[in-house]
Amino acid sequence: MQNSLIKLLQLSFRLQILFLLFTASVVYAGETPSVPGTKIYFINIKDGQTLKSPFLVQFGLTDEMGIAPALADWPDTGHHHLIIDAPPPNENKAISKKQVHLHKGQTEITIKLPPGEHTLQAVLGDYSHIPHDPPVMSEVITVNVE
Ligand SMILES: [Cu+2]
Repeated sequence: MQNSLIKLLQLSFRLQILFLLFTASVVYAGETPSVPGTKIYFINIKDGQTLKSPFLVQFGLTDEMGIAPALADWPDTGHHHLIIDAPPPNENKAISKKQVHLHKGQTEITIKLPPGEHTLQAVLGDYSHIPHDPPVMSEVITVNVE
């Protein structure tokens, strides 16, 4: 009798842990929804392109969503980020301050990079710099800087 009570308590404890893990993951997931079909891309730079530093990077965003400055929690908006020489950002975390945030709502920026191969990726982030759900990210492209 006591044994089964202990087993029941253990089960209930495990369920609580599972519940906590689940709710925690929901709380920390990117909470801002994106509009289905939204695409982000580089307007003026293509994969494999050779560039002279400094160079201009122009961001394109399809009509489903719009641009807002960081901290402006407006529906269906975000601001551009340029990820340089780094893997795609964690979908549930604020994009690192080491990456380029176009936090005023700009759609282009001039970048200086040392000569050599570099990877670039455009990522839309919400008012708190977290990718949307599902994330709006471009392909990672490689450029050759002269
Ligand atoms: Cu940002």
